[in-house]
Amino acid sequence: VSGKTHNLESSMITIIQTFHKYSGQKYKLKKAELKQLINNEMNHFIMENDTLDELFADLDQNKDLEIDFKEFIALIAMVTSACHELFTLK
Ligand SMILES: [Ca+2]
Repeated sequence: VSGKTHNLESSMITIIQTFHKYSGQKYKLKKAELKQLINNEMNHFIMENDTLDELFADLDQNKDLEIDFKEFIALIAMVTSACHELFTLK
């Protein structure tokens, strides 16, 4: 890839790299890994740890007890959308 990286594109790459940082080569997150990711990378947005079980169950659409990348970006979409609502509250 040549030329400059745009902000939105680099944000997308950050999402992928962050996922890989916690998933490792299996490209899936176990509950403990999801918890670590949330605590280390997005704790300003999600505070309550007691809702982790509920969140994990919601995200794990195919019920294999792991969060794959497709399931993970649903979380990113959800949090980004909630964040957008905060920014646009008057
Ligand atoms: Ca899953």
